[in-house]
Amino acid sequence: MLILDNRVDASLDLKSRPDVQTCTSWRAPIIWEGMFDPDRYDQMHKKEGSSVALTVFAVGRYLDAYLKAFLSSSEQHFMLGLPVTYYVFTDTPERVPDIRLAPQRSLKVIRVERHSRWQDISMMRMKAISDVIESDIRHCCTHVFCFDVDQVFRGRFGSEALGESVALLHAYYYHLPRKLYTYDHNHKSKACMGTGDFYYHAAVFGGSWKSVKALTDACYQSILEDKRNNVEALWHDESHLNKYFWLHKPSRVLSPEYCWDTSIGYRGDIRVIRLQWAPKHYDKLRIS
Ligand code: 2GW
Ligand code: MN
Repeated sequence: MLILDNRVDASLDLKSRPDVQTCTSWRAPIIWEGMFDPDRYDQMHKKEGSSVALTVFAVGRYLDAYLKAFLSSSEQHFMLGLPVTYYVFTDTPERVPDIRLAPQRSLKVIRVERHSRWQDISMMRMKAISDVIESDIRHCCTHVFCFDVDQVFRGRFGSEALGESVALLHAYYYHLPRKLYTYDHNHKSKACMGTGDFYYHAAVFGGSWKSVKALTDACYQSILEDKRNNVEALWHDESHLNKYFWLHKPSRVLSPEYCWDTSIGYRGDIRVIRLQWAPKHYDKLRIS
């Protein structure tokens, strides 16, 4: 599948950039602004009939705090020109804002329970995503992207990001030495790993529906086993995701342009902010 992705990128003339790493050791491209011709990717995906499912969770206070800005900005920037189906998971379907969607774009609401621990809200996304891929997404979409809700689209997040299995470089770690990556190092956890390739951010991941199904199933199984053994990985689902991508290399990697935190300040290599972390109000949001 990596080979197939590579062939497409070669035919669409994906370029390198001298100031950043644009290829992994296993030859997956790392996508940065300036490397691709957006129109050629859009045309190719239209021709191939690509269609994209976007999953996002807005449980408890996160719905009122973030969902509207997330969805309305996504309508401006996410996969324009391709059919998109939003899957909004929430415990309060009646509070989902009424957003006017462009043609070929639709929204489905899925009721989920509200876990009392926030770590469980985050981790249990893996199971819910796997279930909806099985029941719905695999019949109507070729690709799936899974997002945190506490972020806002600011620039094109387009078809150049589509691939067989897609991971995102974490904005805080992409330029740091490996020894500073915050992998889980507890041998009791299934997420435990000594070293790795990159530190990936769980706020965005995706791929073909088959790959995302395999990923969410594997991460959920590891989370369950940790629960049976009474351990929890350092960064919850993100630790399990990092372990998974260490064992199953992504075929495409997104630069931190695809999920940037402006509080990091200016960086010369970030030429465009496509998605931006929304401010957190932990005092209000994390009381439970
Ligand atoms: C999460 C933490 C504390 C209190 C509430 C919640 C919470 C999260 C919630 O009440 N309702 C809810 O819908 N969520 C969903 O889980 C929502 O989609 C949110 O974006 C996502 C992850 O929680 P978040 O964004 O507060 O966590 P971050 O930004 O620190 O996320 C990273 O680490 C997480 C694991 O600790 C995940 O791996 C996440 O994907 C990472 O970006
Ligand atoms: Mn988040």
